[in-house]
Amino acid sequence: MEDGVAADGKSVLQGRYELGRVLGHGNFGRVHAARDLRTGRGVAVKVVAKDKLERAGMAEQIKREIAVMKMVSHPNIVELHEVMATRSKIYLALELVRGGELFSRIAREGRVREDVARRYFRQLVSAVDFCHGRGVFHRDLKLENLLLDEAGNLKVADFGLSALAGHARSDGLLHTACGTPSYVAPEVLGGKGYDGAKADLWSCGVILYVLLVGSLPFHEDNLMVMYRKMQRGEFLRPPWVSADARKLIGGLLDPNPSTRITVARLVETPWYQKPLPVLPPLNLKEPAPGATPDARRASSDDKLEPEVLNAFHLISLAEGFDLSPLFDQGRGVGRPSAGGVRFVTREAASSVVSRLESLVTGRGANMRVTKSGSRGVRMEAASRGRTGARLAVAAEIFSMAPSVLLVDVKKDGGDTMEYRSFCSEELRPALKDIVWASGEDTPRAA
Ligand code: PIT
Repeated sequence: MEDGVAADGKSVLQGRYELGRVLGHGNFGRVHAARDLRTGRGVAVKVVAKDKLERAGMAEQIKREIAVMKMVSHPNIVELHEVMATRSKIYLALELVRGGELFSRIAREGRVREDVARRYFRQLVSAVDFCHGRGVFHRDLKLENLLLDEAGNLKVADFGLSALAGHARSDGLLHTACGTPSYVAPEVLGGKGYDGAKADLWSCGVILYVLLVGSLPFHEDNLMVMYRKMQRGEFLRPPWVSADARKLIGGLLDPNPSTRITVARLVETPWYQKPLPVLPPLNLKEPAPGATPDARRASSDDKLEPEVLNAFHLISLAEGFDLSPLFDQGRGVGRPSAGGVRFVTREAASSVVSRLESLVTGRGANMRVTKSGSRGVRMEAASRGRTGARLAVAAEIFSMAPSVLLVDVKKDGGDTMEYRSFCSEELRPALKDIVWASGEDTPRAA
């Protein structure tokens, strides 16, 4: 079916999506805000004209973009819901992200505080590392392609120039020079082939620089001049940027890709690790209308928000009143299992999820994420443990009140000893700074 026009003059796509205002322009197409007429849900629709695509020799690229987006479901990556096509156009129905581009925020307000930059940067690294783990290289990471949702979480968009590991030549390197000059690594401009992961990390360095400084590290009309400055590490280092941040930027903007910092090392740096600031005390007033547990539960079915705790759950959380064994078979809101972790946080569910995920990637990849969504994360060891079983850890996220989440971490497989040491040595230290209050973790009496 071709596009129609509704009575009010708005164009309707395939009888399903009512197109609204233009949100932005991606590679090869406009992105519109739209409404799914069946569900009423907001979406973003990217419209790509097939003839333009063919004229530019990019017909294959859109197929790649679609294939890639199906592979990268992550809280910090814009989700692809559906693909539609007519004779002349291709439509991608995407997750609607309402807060605009990070680029606009910086253009409007200038550089951000280091703790704000750290939060964005961690979410960026979590998304980028997730892609790299799946053999996907974005190749056009820049502030214009980083969107913000209403809670201020970052979402990577526009995989229109992305590559898959399988596209490397026999030298194991990618050879197509693409991206945006100011964000592109020098070896991409050099033309002798490049490692997609290392090139993406350079772009992350440029992004971090812009967040902290408010301007690009390299920006010249003459590409040769810019290339030379990149090679020499000639960029301004304003005194207001902390020494730790400067060091990290230096590691990312290393012109030599073989010595450039890797994700595994960068997540260990003091700047990256620094705890997020303590939030002001919570104002425990009546929940807003429409935020009643029932209303929230109903909405959680389609939007998959964290499950809402009821009064019994809340009572069972109070110290000394562990009622959970009475009504749940370990549904995750009683005391945590022996040596486990349960805590309350005021972070958004998506940042809890990215934190759990980056914990796994920071661990030298002997764990991998097997399931991930706004209600929790399940991760599993890549190899079998001491007893021959694979350690598996499941973290469930529950909403206690608007903007207060309970995270309950449980063993979902493997050896208890191994699980305990994972909790005490990896999980607890990594989550320390997002914990607002934590439950006791004494072993449950038999
Ligand atoms: C939004 C809001 C917005 C832009 C986008 C989505 C674009 C998303 C996008 C575009 C792509 C792609 C992946 C995501 O490959 O301002 O909700 O070309």
